[in-house]
Amino acid sequence: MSFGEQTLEEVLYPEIEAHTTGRLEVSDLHTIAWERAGNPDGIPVIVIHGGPGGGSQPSYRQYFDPSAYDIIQFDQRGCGSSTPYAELEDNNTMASVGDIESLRRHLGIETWHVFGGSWGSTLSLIYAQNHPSRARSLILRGIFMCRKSELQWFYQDGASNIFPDAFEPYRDHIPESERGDLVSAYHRRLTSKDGGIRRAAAQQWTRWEMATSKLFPDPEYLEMAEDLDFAVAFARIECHYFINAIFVEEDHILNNVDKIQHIPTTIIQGRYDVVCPVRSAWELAKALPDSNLVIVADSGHSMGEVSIARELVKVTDSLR
Ligand code: STX
Repeated sequence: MSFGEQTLEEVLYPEIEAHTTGRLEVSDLHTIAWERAGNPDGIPVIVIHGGPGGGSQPSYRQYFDPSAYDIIQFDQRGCGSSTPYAELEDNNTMASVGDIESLRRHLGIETWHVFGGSWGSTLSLIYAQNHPSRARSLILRGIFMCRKSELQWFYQDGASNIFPDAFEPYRDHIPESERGDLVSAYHRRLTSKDGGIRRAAAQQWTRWEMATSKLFPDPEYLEMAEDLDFAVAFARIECHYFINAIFVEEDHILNNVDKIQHIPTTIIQGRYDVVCPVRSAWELAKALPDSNLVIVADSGHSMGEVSIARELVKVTDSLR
């Protein structure tokens, strides 16, 4: 057992810029921003970000050999550079699935690898279940199926046992009389007409998630919650999806697992993932007997953890 022999920089490919960017109008209300990097004639891969509401980051390109891959990223409705900013109307799971297909057609791509972690794994799975012939493979991390038990664990009572210090300010932002259902209490504030109330709630909501996403707290990661432009979209969109149980029935992903049995699937999961505990990855892997589950012994939730990154790159390299 060893920690920290390699740095993230040593494990990932070098930083690269997008060579093409664009915007796609996906509804009367929403326009999504997309970017393309790497080899335009390479193997297409669609990168599906987390949250929902997290936006795609330049570092996500570094999980792919840029000479081999045509790397496609986009910001889901209401976040990153997509507009309108932090908009909840007409923003739901099936709309997002449709946006991925719209983007694929817009770019003239027949099939692509689908890469997503956390909420990105949720959306990747539901996308593949709706468009099973379009996914060459699924590369998933930090499995999140957005079931009641998973939301209860992270936002109400579960992760609070492991991070009581970070949980306290998240909980104490809400008056005692409303603490029986923290997601509902946050939803009221995140959708308040008062911008100050929205921002204060967004900051606490986002701090909680950033504080719990890594095995070892990372000051740079914690800083994300202080960027209120990020936090407001992230918290509002997450809370909107979660209070609506992601707009699908409970166990939607497991109930539709037969539709994706033929797709080569790899699951990379941190053993000490407190945001999305390993049990979900385990249950998904059992339901997909041909999938390859890798439980990373020394990691939490984030794709920015060295051992998780190393395993993800191993997968993308093997698929070249
Ligand atoms: N949300 C899990 C998730 O998808 C419950 C997620 N957590 N942090 C992120 O995504 C970012 C990396 C996008 C900030």
